[in-house]
Amino acid sequence: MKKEFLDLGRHPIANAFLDEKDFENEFFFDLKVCWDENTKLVSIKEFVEPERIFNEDYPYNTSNSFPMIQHFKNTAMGLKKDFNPNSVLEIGSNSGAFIENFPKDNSYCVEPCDNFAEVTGNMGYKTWTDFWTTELSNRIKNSVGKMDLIYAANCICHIHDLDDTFRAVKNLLSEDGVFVFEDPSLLRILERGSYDQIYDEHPHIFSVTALKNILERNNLQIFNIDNLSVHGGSNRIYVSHKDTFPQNSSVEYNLTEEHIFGVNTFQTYEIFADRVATSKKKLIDLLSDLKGDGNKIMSIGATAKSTTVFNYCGIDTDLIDIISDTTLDKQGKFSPGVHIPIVSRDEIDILNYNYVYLGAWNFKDVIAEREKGFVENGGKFITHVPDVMVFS
Ligand code: JHZ
Repeated sequence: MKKEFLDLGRHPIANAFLDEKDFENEFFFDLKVCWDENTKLVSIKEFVEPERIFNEDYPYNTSNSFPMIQHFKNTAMGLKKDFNPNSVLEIGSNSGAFIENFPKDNSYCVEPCDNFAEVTGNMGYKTWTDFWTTELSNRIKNSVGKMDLIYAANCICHIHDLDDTFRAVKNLLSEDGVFVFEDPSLLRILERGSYDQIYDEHPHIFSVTALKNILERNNLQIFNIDNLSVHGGSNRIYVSHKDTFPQNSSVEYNLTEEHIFGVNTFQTYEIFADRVATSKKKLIDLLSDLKGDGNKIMSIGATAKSTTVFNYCGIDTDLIDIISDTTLDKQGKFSPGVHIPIVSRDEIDILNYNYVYLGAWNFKDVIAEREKGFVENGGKFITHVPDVMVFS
């Protein structure tokens, strides 16, 4: 049975940055969150049709966050060393930051957003412009055969039907093949109060506990887990056919850690919901006080996460003047729902601002290093993770 624990109100599509002419027709949905007592999976209650989200206008480009290019390079090197795959498929290949580290003749991409499918296609990788389904995995198998490595980053938690997703993986995975995927960790979100990882693109937030339950009922097995710092704390899950690789101690370690924190108990989610409500109140109070004192506040990173924060807290141009982002396709547009203008970082003089809210708090260190001059000039940062605070 699914039990609701959090109601974040009405939300737009988190990555649907828009022009002024489209304000009137903006799409909104109810963002509520549930916990499934049987599988222990956390999911949003009302899924948004994937075609509304992942289409030719999808703006999130991995390569615009330069630390992620290095992350995917290191990931690719590690997987080559550990598994030496002959054939590789990436599900949700985006700008190709991972696949570009593999040879073009036996590496393949699946990407439903036409704009990005075109990018990897032009790079020379055969790309299926499709959503990941069992039907697609059959087509790929018939066309190029089974895969030794199937990889997906920040993609599997985007897919509604997880049973079909894992059946499709099993169907295409060679006998000794590995399926490796990484997504934000539910445990880290609960620990850090980072409720902003919840939006339309994340219909599920994965615990290892829930993944184990759903993978096992599809005859797949987790044999290793890496805990990563990216995106505020993610898990990289290594999966194989049953009894192919020995399960190492990281699996039990993660399950125990989650159990001790209370991932298997509904009360944990009720406590989280209270923390989210407190965070909202504190952030609104802080920004309102600062604004009331005549400060100028901007945000760095027009993230999907900040769409959740701004819409849940009702933060608009009364509190945040402007957002800067490195992504060309976001610049010149307005943020979903609350319509804060987005510009290139080069277009603004940050020294005209007293405070910077970190929409991309997951890149806090990189941004703080780059904006040293802002701090030296007396500027301060604001974040809501793990608690609402000001720092410099
Ligand atoms: P970032 C997206 O979430 C959506 P978002 C998606 N659902 C997902 O799962 C994660 O990514 C992985 C900009 N930036 O990575 C670039 C600066 O402006 O936190 C990006 O637009 N200056 C697929 O959107 C944004 O911030 C900088 O110095 O929450 C970061 O987005 C840096 C480093 C980034 O993901």
